[in-house]
Amino acid sequence: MKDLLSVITHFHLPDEVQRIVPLGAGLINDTYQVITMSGHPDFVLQRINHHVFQDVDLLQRNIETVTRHIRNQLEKRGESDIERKTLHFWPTEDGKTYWTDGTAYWRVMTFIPNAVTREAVNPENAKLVGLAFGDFEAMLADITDQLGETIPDFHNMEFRLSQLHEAVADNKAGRVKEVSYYLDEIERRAEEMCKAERLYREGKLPKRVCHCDTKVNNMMFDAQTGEVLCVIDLDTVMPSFVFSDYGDFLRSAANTGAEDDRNLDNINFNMKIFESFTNGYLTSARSFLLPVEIENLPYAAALFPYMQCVRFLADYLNGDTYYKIQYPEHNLVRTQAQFKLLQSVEEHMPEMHAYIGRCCKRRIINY
Ligand code: GN1
Ligand code: MG
Repeated sequence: MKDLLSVITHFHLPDEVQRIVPLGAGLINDTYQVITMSGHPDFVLQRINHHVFQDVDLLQRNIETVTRHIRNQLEKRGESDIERKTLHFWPTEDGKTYWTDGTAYWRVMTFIPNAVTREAVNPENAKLVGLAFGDFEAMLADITDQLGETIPDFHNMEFRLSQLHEAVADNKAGRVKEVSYYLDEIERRAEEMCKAERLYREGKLPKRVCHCDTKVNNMMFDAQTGEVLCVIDLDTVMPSFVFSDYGDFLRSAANTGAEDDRNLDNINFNMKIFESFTNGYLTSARSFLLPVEIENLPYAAALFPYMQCVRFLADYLNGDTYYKIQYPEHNLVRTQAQFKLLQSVEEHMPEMHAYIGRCCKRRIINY
């Protein structure tokens, strides 16, 4: 607490700090609420995990570009309440939006008042969330070449598989034998799951500015009206395939169980959430989506549980060095849960294609 109070002195803030308390439950960064003397506005202090985001300067430049562009777009549209609809980062003495003592990296943003986050969606509000993530991509569709990859190859399936293969070869934690079932199941699907990288190499699939961590808890809702205010947690905003945002959202939101559910019977793919989210997403993203992107959305719904299964399993084999864990076999439990979700998604493939086809008939040509 004393250390945090001294960190905050490096930022130019318009108010005095009263105390600093933990906020949120991300797996990567450490986040705190900075409570001010006057109460308005409060701030959010974050320690950036620079083992994950190794180029913090690039990371913050990306975020500044993105928030500036969103602000401009909202102004052009004549939106009101813009302060609550985009993030605002505070400068340090040298004008940067982060401070480091050489060992840790910190940043401060305005705490959005009268707003809440949600941990789950329902079939009614999933459409709003789909609209918001589609709109986020649409607002940023013209600045793809201005952003760098904050985590190189973050959602590159070929790369994630090569990391798993390395983890198997190294067998650092001596756990390879016990996971052979999952390794086989992963290999069986590997070629199909690397389809996006192939389409990209063939020049058929573009990269867009994507959020790349589209969980519902990365969105702020107005506490009174329930309206979506803005998308937060912009660390992974970078050029990627649209499959990232679409698929990763459904991976968490359409799972009827938890990401690390020990009871696999709890886990299924919820088609009502799928339909509602897809409807919203297609509505706001149709201004830029190509047919190849639309027709592969069901593939994206399978790709992300698959990719997360590969990532959790690789971390388990490496001895749990990436994701925070709460108990020794946590990453294995997560792997099993993601694999169960993948199986459920696979069962719903024909229905997903049919639903998207119907949406397109109504609204989008050329599918
Ligand atoms: C990490 O920290 P959090 O929960 O927002 C991870 C995501 C994973 C997710 C799995 C930078 O996100 O890619 O999907 O955990 N973020 C990074 O829960 O690796
Ligand atoms: Mg988050």
